[in-house]
Amino acid sequence: MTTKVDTQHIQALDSAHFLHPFTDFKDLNTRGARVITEAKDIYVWDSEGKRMLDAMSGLWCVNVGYGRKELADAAHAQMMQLPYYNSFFQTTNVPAATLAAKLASLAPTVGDRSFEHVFYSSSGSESNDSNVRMVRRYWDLLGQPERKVIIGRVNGYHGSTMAGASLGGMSGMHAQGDLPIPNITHIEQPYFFEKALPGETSDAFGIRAAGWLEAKILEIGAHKVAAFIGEPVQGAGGVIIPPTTYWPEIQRIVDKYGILLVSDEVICAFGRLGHWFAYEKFGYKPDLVTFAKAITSGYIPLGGVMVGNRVAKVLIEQGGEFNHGYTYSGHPVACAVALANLDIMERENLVGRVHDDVGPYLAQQFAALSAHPLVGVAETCGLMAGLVLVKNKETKAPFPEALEVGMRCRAHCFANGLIMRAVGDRMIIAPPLTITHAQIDELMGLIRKVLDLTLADARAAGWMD
Ligand code: PXG
Repeated sequence: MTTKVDTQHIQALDSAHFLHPFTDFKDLNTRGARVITEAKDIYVWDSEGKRMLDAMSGLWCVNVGYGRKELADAAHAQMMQLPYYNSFFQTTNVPAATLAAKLASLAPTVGDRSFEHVFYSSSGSESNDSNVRMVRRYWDLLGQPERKVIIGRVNGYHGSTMAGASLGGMSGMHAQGDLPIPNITHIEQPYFFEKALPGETSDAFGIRAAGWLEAKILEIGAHKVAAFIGEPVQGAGGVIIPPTTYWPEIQRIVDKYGILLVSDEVICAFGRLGHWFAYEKFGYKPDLVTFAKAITSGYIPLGGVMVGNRVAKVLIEQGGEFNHGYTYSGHPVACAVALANLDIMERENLVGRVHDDVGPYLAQQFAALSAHPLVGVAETCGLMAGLVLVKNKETKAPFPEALEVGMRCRAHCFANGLIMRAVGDRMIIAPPLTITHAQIDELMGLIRKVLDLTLADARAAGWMD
């Protein structure tokens, strides 16, 4: 820790002037924000010199870990050569074109779906806005303008712009701002722990949960449905891992009714699940794939959409001008950092490492947490993991929401040098892909400690069954 910062001064500036995302402003001002000053490898430090193991990779993005000089060097070199130029008026730049080709080479072809084109943005939210525009343009061009409805899922997260928040199924977001916008609707999520019937197997549940899509399509009328959008594994919703039967059945249904499939891989792509793209892991064939976050390991904003050939062909050959794009579409510095980031991932075999080494190791270690008296279920997928805090291990009965047991556990995490997210009473992690076995052991020790502390609180308060 080298940075000297006047914590109170920064907190005062922050309280006076900075409105934070997803924050109760007044509440934050009563306590003052934590000031993060530097980071290295999988650790971050605050302005008081406290070190924390960042088991969330920032916000699901710092896949190559902190402090990578190559990424800073790539940004510096590109800024000196060409810091910005637009790609609107029949113009391109070297990093944007090179990265598009690189991404096309990394995206696996499944069946008749291949990916040769990229549409750039600067975030996941913007990318999903672009998806809505492309999906609707596609059907217009095919002479089916009545195909407008896009189906998402309850507790799905697709961003925070008007379209992103509408595609997502977060009720708290819909309640503010008259969302969803027209022609976006939702089906229930494939959350086995909460939604399975007594005695139902995971496989059977996966088929039943995918069936909710078919029911919704029939309710709306298939001729009006444009697309289905989902995250391979729901991230912000609490690391909801679908049964293995779910995605193949979704594929069967979208094929049956001819609707487009959008895979929102803002969290799941670039090695998080042990593959470059997560649709490969789950065996489905999306038409559009949203990416952001780990494309640059979060070092600089960049997002986009991999546009599959089925859609690209129509947009290119029949489309004329596409009236949509951003100032920073194909930003040369962001694209140069992305290329350097992908280079690190390839050189260090980070994707293969998650698949063959640290992914299985985390799975084994994390599963052992399910023996803890407070844990109802503990599950992983690649380097994403989630566990549920319950008041009764046998019946899996949840705590009353108002007790905010997850937030209590999160407070213990911060106090003990661990960054782990609470989504209700689901505690979740997604550490950098560079994490070592020894660091996973350290992480497990910290998780056990905070679970013990939370259990002691719950027992003392008489909340356990
Ligand atoms: N799609 C998915 C699947 C995401 O996870 C977005 C789109 C939006 O990306 P941008 O770059 O516009 O934020 C995301 C973002 C959380 C949390 O609480 C998750 C995200 C963002 C903020 C908070 O876990 N994911």
